[in-house]
Amino acid sequence: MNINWYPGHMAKSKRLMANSVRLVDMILEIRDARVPISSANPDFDDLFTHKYRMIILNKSDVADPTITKDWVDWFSMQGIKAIPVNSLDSAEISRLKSDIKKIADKFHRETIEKKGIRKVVRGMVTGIPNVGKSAFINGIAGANKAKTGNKPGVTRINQWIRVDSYLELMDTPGLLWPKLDNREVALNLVFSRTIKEEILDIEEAAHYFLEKAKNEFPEAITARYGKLDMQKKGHEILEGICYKKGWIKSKGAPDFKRGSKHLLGDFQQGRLGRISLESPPEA
Ligand SMILES: Nc1nc2c(ncn2[C@@H]2O[C@H](COP(=O)(O)OP(=O)(O)OP(=O)(O)O)[C@@H](O)[C@H]2O)c(=O)[nH]1
Ligand SMILES: [Mg+2]
Repeated sequence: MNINWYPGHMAKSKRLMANSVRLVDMILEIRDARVPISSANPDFDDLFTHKYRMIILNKSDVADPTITKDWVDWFSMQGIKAIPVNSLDSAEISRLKSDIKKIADKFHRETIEKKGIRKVVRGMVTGIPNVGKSAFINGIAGANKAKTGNKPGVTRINQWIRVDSYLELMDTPGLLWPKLDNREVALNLVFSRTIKEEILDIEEAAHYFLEKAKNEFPEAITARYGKLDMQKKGHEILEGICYKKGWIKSKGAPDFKRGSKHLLGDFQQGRLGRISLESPPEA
């Protein structure tokens, strides 16, 4: 797949992140709960070796709750702590904040015991674009200190945010990896709005989504667009949706582009319900 998806500023962000890693005690990696593997940046394994690392499965309010639970178990089996959260929900985020503070307390005590000094514990919040890093930090800090927005590329510089007297979190710009050679990952990231839809063919994305939907969550589609034959191919289902909704061009042909945009928007806005696009691999 030959698409231009690694903007120049990301190479710079990666260098800055690599320089800042030594300053932090822990890495809080934010992923999208609907696509926990596609939203993993493979470069992070090298960047964060030897650091305490925790995975936050954010936007869990729009992911399928059963599948999210399976993901938590799947990560746990590999010795990785993964915690689902809706960063926009104050009760959920305050529960997570006390978990994070317990870990921070441990680092705090260790430095007092080992070095005899009181040190501010620092966490770096990382992840690919638009997964909710800044919203997560705002939730934890209890104030809108970091800028957020419903599009990739909102945060452009590293920013320290004070959570309390001995905990600081660093907000970082969303980071992709240089070469995208997996079509399915790209399509998942278009649907989760981590990469801009303009860089892919939106009709191809809609066909892919409907192929998945017809097997895994057909009711979500029929509940929104009406009775459709979900045995058909993805592009035929899209055609059916266009006719049902009246998205027709002047000569009576279905307006596939318009239908695809609606489908994408409906998924992204949660109007199709709680849907996960990835499930853990079978054991
Ligand atoms: N439904 C839902 N939306 C969320 C959640 N967390 C963040 N959002 C929304 O997702 C969008 C992106 O949030 P940001 O915090 O700006 O994402 P980011 O990872 O900092 O993005 P960049 O700075 O562009 O890399 C915003 O519209 C948020 O309101 C969540 O847990 N659930
Ligand atoms: Mg941000």
